[in-house]
Amino acid sequence: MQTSISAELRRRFTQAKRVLVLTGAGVSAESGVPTFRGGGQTAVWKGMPFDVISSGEMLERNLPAVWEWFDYRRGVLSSLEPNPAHYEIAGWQDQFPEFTLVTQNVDGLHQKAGSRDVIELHGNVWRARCTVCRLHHDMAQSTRPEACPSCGNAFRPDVVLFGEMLPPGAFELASSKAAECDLCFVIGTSALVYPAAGLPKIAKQAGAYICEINPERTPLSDLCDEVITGKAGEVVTQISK
Ligand code: BJW
Repeated sequence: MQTSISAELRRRFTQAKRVLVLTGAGVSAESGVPTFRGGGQTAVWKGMPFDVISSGEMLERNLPAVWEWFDYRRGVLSSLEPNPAHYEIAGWQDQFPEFTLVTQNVDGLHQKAGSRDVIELHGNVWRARCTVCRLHHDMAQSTRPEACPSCGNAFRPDVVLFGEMLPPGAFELASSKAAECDLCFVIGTSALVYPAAGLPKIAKQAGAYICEINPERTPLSDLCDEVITGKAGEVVTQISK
């Protein structure tokens, strides 16, 4: 089990031209955001497993229940702050000729730490969108309107629920960046949810060096060139030292 940064990773980090970072819920764990899986816990809301309440099927059946779940989530998130991993990753964006941050997280903490142009594969809880015309509404600034001012239809959380398609163009952009990168970090994701979990495979096929940072092994661990066992906030901050 590797818990420290190898000399090889330090060398590659210094010389990399195109870096891609894929993050998951584990990056926000040290900020106090519950993860979906791992640690023996299964997220449950009012007796419903999260993959039931966070599903496209539930949205069709009971939109008010889905809003109640996301209103609760925003309430929890509103008092939470980015942690050292978010800040360190934000600092990386100016250290390489090309840098891409792809996140599965919907909490907005990367942006709060200063990351720019984040590719959000699964949306963001701080936005709503019209169920029909996709007009966006910023939930951080104001509460959601009863109906879409453009077409009169209902708003929904602007997140990608199970069984739904990713935002148009998001995966295409992420996969093209993965296919061009020379160093790829996979941080704090169980790597169970597709198509996000396919990105490191694309990077590997393109010849990139892949480094996973996670306290637990994942289905991607065997594919990685380096697996560092540890918490994101502790490991990520050591890489450039
Ligand atoms: C730490 C740490 C610390 C702890 N430091 N680390 C191919 C094969 C099989 C199935 C599919 C497939 N392609 C598509 C599918 C279907 C499905 C899917 O993948 N299902 C699998 C689960 C079986 N995918 C979809 O439905 C996607 N849509 C899609 O593909 O559309 C096309 C299509 C439609 C229909 C049929 C077929 C194709 C959409 C996926 C949307 C995911 N949405 C969610 C909910 C968002 C809203 C909400 O927040 O409620 O996104 S699910 C949930 O999982 C959330 C996350 O972004 C996502 C990933 O989770 P993540 O980030 O990996 O977190 P965890 O909790 O799983 O893991 C945390 C990790 O952190 C653990 O490893 C810990 O060890 C670690 N950790 N502390 C570092 N301090």
